[in-house]
Amino acid sequence: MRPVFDLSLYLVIGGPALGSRNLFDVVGAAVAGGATIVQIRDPHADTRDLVEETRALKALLGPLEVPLIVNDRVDVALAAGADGVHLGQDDMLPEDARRLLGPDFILGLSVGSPAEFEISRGGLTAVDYLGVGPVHATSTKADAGASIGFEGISAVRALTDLPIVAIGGLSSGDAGPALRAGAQGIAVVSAICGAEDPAAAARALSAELRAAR
Ligand code: TZP
Ligand code: MG
Repeated sequence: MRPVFDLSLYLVIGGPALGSRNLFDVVGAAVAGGATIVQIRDPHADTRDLVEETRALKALLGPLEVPLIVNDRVDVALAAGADGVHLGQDDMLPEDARRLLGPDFILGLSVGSPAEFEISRGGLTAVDYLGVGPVHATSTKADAGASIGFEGISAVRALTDLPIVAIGGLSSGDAGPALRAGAQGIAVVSAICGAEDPAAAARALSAELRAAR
């Protein structure tokens, strides 16, 4: 059965965004602070390392009932026993990923604008949630595309009933506007990975989300 998932505070983590920090320390801290779902995203990692890392993260998150999503890599998610895959617009088509993964994996898709949503329409029956953004400019992802603001979230919300997680340059003060624009949650990299105290950062974002509901 597909795991239940909560997009409220979605941590995206891995690769250069971590700096010198330990992946498992930051994930542990973020979850202790209230992160509800975690995505491992490391486009340049060697496949074998990524499988190992993903398997170890699943061992950490499984008992906490926090789902683990793998960015882009259907093969890695299957090999490591993760809970889902998040696809970008240049990755495998959602319907192909769904065929490989079967019904029990969570499948997410990035959508950068209402126009991109329309392009993706054909594959949406395979998809469980959308990542929509970048809301604000971000230096975390070089090819993130033009920022769409919270208006962009509202515009995609008007087109679909799929759960939406807003992403891109989000930090303190953005949870309320994201939820009011129709997102179910916020996805962050640097607001948690780059924070001096990742647990405190996650706790603060989590409190903002609760206050905004
Ligand atoms: N996809 C769209 S923007 C982005 C991704 C992975 C990066 C978000 O990182 P940050 O540090 O939260 O802006
Ligand atoms: Mg991708």
